[in-house]
Amino acid sequence: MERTFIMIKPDGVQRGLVGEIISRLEKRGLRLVGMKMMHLSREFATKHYAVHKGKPFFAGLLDYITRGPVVAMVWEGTNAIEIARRTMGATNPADAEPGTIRADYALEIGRNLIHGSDGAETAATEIALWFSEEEILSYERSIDPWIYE
Ligand code: DAT
Ligand code: MG
Repeated sequence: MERTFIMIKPDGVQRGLVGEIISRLEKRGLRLVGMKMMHLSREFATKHYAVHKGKPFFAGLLDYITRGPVVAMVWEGTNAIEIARRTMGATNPADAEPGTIRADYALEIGRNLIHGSDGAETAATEIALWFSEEEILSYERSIDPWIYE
């Protein structure tokens, strides 16, 4: 079982897409093991997006991500990191495949609705930054044998 960090960005909350986005991840078969809302400080957002510090879009990215509350989540499942990224679609919604969240609900790279960890190391770092151990739950669902072999 792999874990990934997923965040519904402020545009997703404002546009009433929280339920839709969670529903797509749930229906895929991933298991929600942690969730909370946060309104990010610039300082916290800088930590989350540390790898992008110094890039031309960084200031705009911080403005956007701190503009309203976000929904922070941890999802678990087989290949959860890659599966979530593919369910989200490409970073730029213009390049995202139809049927992905970003293609179906977004138009611009700077309003792309959702964040997902891009690898095992990033996932571990992001989960540790956003959640304490007690905030992540371990449990089984009765349908799991119908999703996991
Ligand atoms: P992703 O969110 O798909 O992991 P990323 O980590 O490369 O993409 O970038 C983080 C966010 O920064 C991305 O969701 C949107 C924004 N961003 C990335 N590249 C950008 C660019 N060239 N212009 C504007 N915003 C950009
Ligand atoms: Mg990224």
